[in-house]
Amino acid sequence: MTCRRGALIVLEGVDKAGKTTQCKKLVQALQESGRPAEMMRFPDRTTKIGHLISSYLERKSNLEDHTVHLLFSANRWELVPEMKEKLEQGISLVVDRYAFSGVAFTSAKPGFSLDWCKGPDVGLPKPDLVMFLKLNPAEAEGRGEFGTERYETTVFQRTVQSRFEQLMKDPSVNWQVIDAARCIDDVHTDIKEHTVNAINKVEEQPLGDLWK
Ligand code: Z5A
Repeated sequence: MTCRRGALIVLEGVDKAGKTTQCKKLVQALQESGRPAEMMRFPDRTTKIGHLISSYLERKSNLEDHTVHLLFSANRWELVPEMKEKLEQGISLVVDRYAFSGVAFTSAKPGFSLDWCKGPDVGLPKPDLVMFLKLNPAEAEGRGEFGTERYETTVFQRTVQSRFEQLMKDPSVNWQVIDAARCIDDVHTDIKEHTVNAINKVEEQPLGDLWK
C-alpha cells in the first residue's frame, strides 16, 4: 500500500496577523492528534540565500528590488526537494508565508506588476490550502509597534494588504479567509478545522504546480 501524501498548508496575512502563533499551535495540535506535521517558514533565514535576505530585511545591506525578489523566490526553490520529500513521506507541512507574500510585498513597490512578480514562483509546489489571516491595519497596530525591519510601516502594509486582496481573486488557489481579530484559541479552532479537511482530501489529489 502506498503512503498517503501530506498536505501543504500555507498561512498568509499582513504583519502581526498571528501567522507564526497559529502555525506553531497548528503543528502541535496536528501532532497531538497523530497526524505527522512540521512547520516551515519563508524566508528561511538559515540558508546562504536566507542570510542575504535577512541582512537586507534588517537594513544591514541594500539590494536592488528585482534582485531581492528573485532571492526570496530562490529561497523557496532551494527548499523544494526537502518539501516534496516530506510530503511524500506523509508529513503535512505548515508554512508561515510563501510565494503570495513574495508577490504581495514586491508588487507593493512602485513599478512592479503582479504578473512579473509571480513569474519566478510559477511551478512551485502548489499549496492544498492557503489561509489568509485577515486583520485590519488598526487592529494590527493595536498588537504593538512595528519593529525596525524593512517593510514595517503602516503605509506599506496597507498596500501589501490590497495586493493580497488581488491575489485572493484567483480561483486556481484554495484560499480561505480567516478572521484573525478573534482570540488566539478561536482562530486556531477555525484553522484546524480547515486543515484537517484539507489533509483528509489530499489522498485523492496529486501535488499541483502553483500558477501553472
Ligand atoms: N517577505 C517578502 O518581502 N517576500 C517574501 O517572499 C516573503 C516575505 C516570504 C519577513 O517577515 C518579511 O519578509 C515580511 C514579509 C517579507 N515583512 N514584513 N513586514 P517574517 O516572516 O520574518 O516576520 P513577519 O512575517 O513580519 O512576522 P509578523 O507578520 O510580524 O507576525 P505574525 O507571524 O503574523 O504574528 P505573530 O508573531 O504570531 O504575532 C504578533 C503579535 O500578536 C504577538 O505579540 C502575538 O502574541 C500577538 N497575537 C497573535 N495572535 C493574536 C490574537 N489572536 N489576538 C491578540 N494578539 C495576538
